[in-house]
Amino acid sequence: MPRPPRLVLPRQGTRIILRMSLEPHDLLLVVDPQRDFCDGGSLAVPDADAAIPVINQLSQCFSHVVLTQDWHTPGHSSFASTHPGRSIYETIQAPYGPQTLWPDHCIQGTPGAEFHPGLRITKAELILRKGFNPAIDSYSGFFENDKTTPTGLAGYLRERGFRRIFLAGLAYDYCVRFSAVDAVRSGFSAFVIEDASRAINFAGAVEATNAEFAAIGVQRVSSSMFG
Ligand code: VGL
Ligand code: ZN
Repeated sequence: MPRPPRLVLPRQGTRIILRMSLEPHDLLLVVDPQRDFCDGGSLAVPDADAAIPVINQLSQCFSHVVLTQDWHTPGHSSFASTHPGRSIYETIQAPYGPQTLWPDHCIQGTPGAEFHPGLRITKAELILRKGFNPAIDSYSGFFENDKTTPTGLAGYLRERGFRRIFLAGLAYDYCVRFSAVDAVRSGFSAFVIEDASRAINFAGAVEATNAEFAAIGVQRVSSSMFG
């Protein structure tokens, strides 16, 4: 009896480069690539500047790109400075649930709210602003932090026929995470391009993010799979 073919596994250390072929219904969602989240910003995400060229390069591979822009009112309820006696990174109970308090960031019309000067994505078809409701934060590009108030993004993407959403940007463990999870909950497939993203990683948030991605079916991919 002939022996079944042996499964040949790559030697340890061999890298398997998988290619991802993109389709017309694929869209790149670049989350909050703004000055305040980058080096020197008020809520700087470690090594964030290094993600910008990766995002620029990646955007060349996609026919469709949408940006989100964190866009807070002065004195926003997510700012520690709005709650006397509270400190940054503390979690408070907001009417809609737990809310982390942040340094003042991405205030409407300020330089910190602008896109990173190195961002080169002139073809973005929509800039979705979020977090402008003074009483509710919005990590996700799809729903505010009350998890019920929609931003309209799902309707926009659905109406335009997009199916697979590829996410990049800042921060991996907050706005990218919440956007990716809500994309799946809204009926899209979601892929997070890890090396085009950077994390805050406060209190083990990256581990929690990866566990949630695995549980809900958000796939983690690398920019080397494109192009
Ligand atoms: C973000 C905290 C507060 C983000 C926005 O873009 O990940 N994080 N606002
Ligand atoms: Zn914010």
